[in-house]
Amino acid sequence: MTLSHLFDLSFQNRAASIAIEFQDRSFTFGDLDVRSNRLANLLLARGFMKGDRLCVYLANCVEIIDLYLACIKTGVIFVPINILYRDREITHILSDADPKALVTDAADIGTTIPVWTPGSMTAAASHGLPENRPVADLHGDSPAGIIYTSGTTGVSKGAVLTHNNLIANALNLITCWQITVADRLLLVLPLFHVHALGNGLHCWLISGCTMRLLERFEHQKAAAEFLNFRPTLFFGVPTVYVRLLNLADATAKQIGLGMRLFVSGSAPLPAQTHEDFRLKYGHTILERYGMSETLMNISNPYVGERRAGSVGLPLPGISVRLLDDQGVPVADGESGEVYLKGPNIFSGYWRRDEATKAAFVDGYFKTSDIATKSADGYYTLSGRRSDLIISGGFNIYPREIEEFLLELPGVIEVAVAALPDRVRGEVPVAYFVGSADAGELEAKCREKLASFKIPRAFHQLDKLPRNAMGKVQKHLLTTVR
Ligand code: MLC
Repeated sequence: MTLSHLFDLSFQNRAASIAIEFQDRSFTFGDLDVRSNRLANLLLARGFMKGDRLCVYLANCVEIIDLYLACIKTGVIFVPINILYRDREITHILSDADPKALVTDAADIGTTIPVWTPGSMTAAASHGLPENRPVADLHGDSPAGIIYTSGTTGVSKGAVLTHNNLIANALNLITCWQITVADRLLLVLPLFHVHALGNGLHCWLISGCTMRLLERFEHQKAAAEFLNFRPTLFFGVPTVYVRLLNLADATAKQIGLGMRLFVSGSAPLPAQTHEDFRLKYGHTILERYGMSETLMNISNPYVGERRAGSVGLPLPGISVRLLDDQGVPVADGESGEVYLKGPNIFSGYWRRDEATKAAFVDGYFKTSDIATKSADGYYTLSGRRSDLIISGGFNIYPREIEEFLLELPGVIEVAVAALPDRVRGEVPVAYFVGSADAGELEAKCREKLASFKIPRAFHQLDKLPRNAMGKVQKHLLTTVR
């Protein structure tokens, strides 16, 4: 069983129904099936074989969906790249994933592999290539995609997700969140991450509901999209919900009337936002917990208490362990590191056996997140073992920014830490020792790093606070203004 078999529920049984609205175009499920069959045949005609990688650097559009579907129909591994990434970050992924080609609209990406635009591929595919689906020798454990996730080592690692991982995740969500063909999904999150890809796209294609896809979430236009499309289902990161709190009360009430379910994830949803949203929209946001490596693990119930501040109960088939530093299970109410096992957990990091080995203990994936469990089984995330920063739902590893800044003249020592931010949740701030000019450091970051990684401020210090072991004490830094 592969993803194509499940998507056939919609491709075949709902071929004539509207599947997607994007900008001023709409396509039926039948259209999507044929478009991706042609692209699949084009990939094969261009020499792609099962297991080859195709990198895709695109903002949300119909073509990114066509490409994903063409990949899963041929066994080509889909590797999306965050559209906010700059040369340095893109170069790393291209060299690590070792793809056969890159599809992008962006000009001047410095690479020796073939670079194709989505438009040229669609045009080439529609000229004489067969509409029938190619035969592919795939099974549930075949890799479907590699999702790059910022690594603690400073460079991102590719999490290999199989067809079965994505199937287990989507079937859980469809069942537990009661997603049906009657839903209308407004998808505003980027398809290069698992929130939109694993949850949004897969639940949509399997349930056969209609989706409106936006190129990106723009808070200024959000009300118009809600009122015009009248969705029943919406997936957001906390920053999106904070933005939606700024809409007029009457607009919020009107949006709320047509909605069935708002889901939040990818970063902690403040309890205050949960409560303010309930009062304003008349809906209790359902918060859940997931990761690129694992897809979704723990979720508040659709029917039952959606507890503010908690991520809820393990999803079906998922085992959770909370362990202390010695690997001993902690009692209810005590903090422990979250370890996970289940059919949703990835198969490993791409070409990094050591990192994969280190990521599993006793068959359980080590998340680095710290949580407590209540006596009635609800999990609450209380921190992280790593110094990961989550800003607007995008993950940032300070080490990557620190290594970049250390390469610049006039920077002797540097530490990047999280500062709380009302809208983004957290933002990175840099503290450095050296003679560099803060404005110049910012300009260099802007040139080379994704916008969400650019430190909000650069503080010059005489020295960094270190403990007896010489480790920088980041919690002491964030009190510096
Ligand atoms: C943000 N920007 C984008 C963009 N999102 N640019 C292009 N495409 C996008 N999708 C840029 C803007 O240009 C701007 O850059 C800056 O980010 C902030 O933009 P903003 O207009 O002020 O946006 P804001 O209202 O703050 O909303 C930001 C946001 C974005 C929520 C839309 O952060 C976002 O899309 N987050 C979702 C991330 C996500 O899907 N994470 C899931 C990871 S999976 P500049 O240069 O002007 O600053 C995962 C697992 C799990 O974690 O459990 O889900």
